[in-house]
Amino acid sequence: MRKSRRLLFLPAAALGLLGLAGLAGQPVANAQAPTLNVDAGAGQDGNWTNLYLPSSVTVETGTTVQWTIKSGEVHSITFILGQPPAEPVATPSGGSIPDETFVNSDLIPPGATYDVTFTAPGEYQYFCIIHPNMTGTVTVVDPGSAGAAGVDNNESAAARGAAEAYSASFEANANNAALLARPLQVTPKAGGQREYTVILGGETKLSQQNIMYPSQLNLRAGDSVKFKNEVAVPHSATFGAPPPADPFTVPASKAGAAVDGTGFVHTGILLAIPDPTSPTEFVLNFPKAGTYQYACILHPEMTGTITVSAAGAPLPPNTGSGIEAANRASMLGLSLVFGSVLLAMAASATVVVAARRS
Ligand SMILES: [Cu+2]
Repeated sequence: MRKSRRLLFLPAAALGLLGLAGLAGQPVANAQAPTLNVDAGAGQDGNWTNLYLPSSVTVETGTTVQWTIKSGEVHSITFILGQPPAEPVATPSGGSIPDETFVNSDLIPPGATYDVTFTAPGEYQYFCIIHPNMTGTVTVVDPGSAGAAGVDNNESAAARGAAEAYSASFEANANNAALLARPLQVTPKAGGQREYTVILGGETKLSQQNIMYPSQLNLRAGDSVKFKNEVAVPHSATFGAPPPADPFTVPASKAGAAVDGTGFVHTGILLAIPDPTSPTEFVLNFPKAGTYQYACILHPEMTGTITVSAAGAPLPPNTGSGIEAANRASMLGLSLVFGSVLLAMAASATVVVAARRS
């Protein structure tokens, strides 16, 4: 239930995404106010660690902490010091704590930054609104006070962050390896066709795998594919460029719809949560020989290719779930399409929020 409620934050998240994109390149440091850098997220090729790195920092009063999103997965930097507002709106970068009791970047994209200046001693906790295990602490001490000996500089923070990322990468890599090693699930159907299963991603406490397992699949014409999500991170299998709308509202195709390269085919958002109305799997048919590329409507880096041979032709072997470097490069074009859709979505959400406020 908690996960599904969090999804409602996303339109507001898009506002943050748009608003902060313009701030990313501006210099923030000056001689009077030191800036300490903290990363949000780490990883590569869809195998993301969901952590603030380092998770705890100590700064002197007056320091600005700057967070940078370092994974393909989006994150927020959210401080709630008092009563949170009814709507989890984004607040602009550059706020100060404890002068403000609600400071929320909302979901911001890879490379975006968010600044908060700390003006009084204290221990301030923050979290990511979509990753429940992703939490951090900023401890603020006065210069010359007992705690001042533990104040971080960018070198100490980066070293600790790298160590924490390295440690967490074992969990992420182990889950990726386990998913890659899983035997391909194939179910014979009446008439000699087969139904294959593609697993949409993985998740551990501190990581998520935005990866199709397998990302390359070989079928014969007439076979079908069940796209199945076993985790609480929402994903889809989407063929063709989606309409410029909030991706959570793009309707699914009919169950069993044909992927033949002629139109937009979409599983809808699949999600494994204890909510019987939330679909976890969706079957699509592949009646025609060809090569079909697809991606998750929410995660442009999460791509796959399905190669369909003519009915009766010898089936090329499915060689496991490894990601082929060449295949990933060829998907870049599709990723760019999805990226522009994300921007369109952000723009439409801004209009909605503006209308609500007026
Ligand atoms: Cu996804």
